[in-house]
Amino acid sequence: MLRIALVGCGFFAQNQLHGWEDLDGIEVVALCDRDRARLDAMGDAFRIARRYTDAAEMFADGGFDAVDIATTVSSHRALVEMAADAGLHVICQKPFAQTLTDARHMVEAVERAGKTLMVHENFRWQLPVRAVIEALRGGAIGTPFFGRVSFRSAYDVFSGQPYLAEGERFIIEDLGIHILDISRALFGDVDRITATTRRVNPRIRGEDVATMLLSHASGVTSVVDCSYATRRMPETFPETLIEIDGTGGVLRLDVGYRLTIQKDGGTESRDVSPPLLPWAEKPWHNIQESVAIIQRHFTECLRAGTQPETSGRDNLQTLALVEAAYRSAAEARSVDPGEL
Ligand code: NAD
Ligand code: 89Y
Repeated sequence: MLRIALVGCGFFAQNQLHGWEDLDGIEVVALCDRDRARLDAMGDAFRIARRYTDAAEMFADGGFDAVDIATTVSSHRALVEMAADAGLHVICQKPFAQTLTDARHMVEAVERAGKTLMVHENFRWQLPVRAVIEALRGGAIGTPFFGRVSFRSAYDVFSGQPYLAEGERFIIEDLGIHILDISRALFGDVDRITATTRRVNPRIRGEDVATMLLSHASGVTSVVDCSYATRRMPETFPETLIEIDGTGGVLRLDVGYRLTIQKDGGTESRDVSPPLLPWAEKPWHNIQESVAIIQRHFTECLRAGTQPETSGRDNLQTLALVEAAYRSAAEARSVDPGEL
């Protein structure tokens, strides 16, 4: 039995608790939130008796093997370091850290403890996205040379996550981070990035549109474009649309989770929609199912003694891309993420 403690009982955490409930051999034994009302609401809903308003107290009491950190980014470094000191495996929500320096310290702390650290970077684990990754890695269209990974929506994310309207940074840090990570999963690490950003919605502080051009070390050029200001029908939240051109054909993940591969003069198209889990609701079900998938991956890695694909160390590259994108937009030049 793997015993887990979860910190952060806010908007997203219920998905993580449902995901854990569905997995065999897992028990969430303790919950923590600074907000007593949220803590009790979540504790009652998931019948978890051990409850803490102070994470340090929970770590001191112990009795679990891993911690699932579902708080917003400002608390991540302190919580990950406390977990490392307590000798625990860690899953931490994205964005993993506020700065790359923090992120490096966090990765090193868990490595020193000899434990596993996975970032909850779940978009590359979404069933439709995974179908694309597997088709590409399986050589379905030969060697890729161009990609577009696109997320455009006007869905109101601010009602559930009001903090998203308040930060100096918004779409690259919150959502683009996932889309950049998908591009890395498809085409590998990036040598240079050029980005433009702008704010369309006057009621928020940060940027809600970002357009990024990536040169990958593999030779692929990809466009990663994100918008929360795109009022189109159908509203596609939270679908990531993908186009890839390869030496042997083309691949498309289109609206409605339709995967099409054209090669050798033929077209093969299939529905790769994610299932609607009993506790999920549309349109979030795609994200919700990927929580269950990434949690399964984490537990499989612990059992096998292998590193998660989205480990803390791997995520340093995604975070560097986020930082490089902001620097590129601010300085109107292309940036090598390696310089950060
Ligand atoms: P939220 O603000 O609704 O909830 C966070 C909770 O953490 C709050 O209840 C707060 O009281 C608690 N908290 C903060 N610091 C704490 C500390 N030091 N000790 C104990 N409790 C603490 O936030 P949310 O919308 O649930 O988002 C949480 C994280 O999940 C964010 O980083 C967000 O980016 C991420 N998120 C990820 C996805 C995804 O698909 N991966 C989707 C939505 C949100
Ligand atoms: O916080 C974001 C995430 O990680 O996925 C979608 C989201 O909830 C809003 O952009």
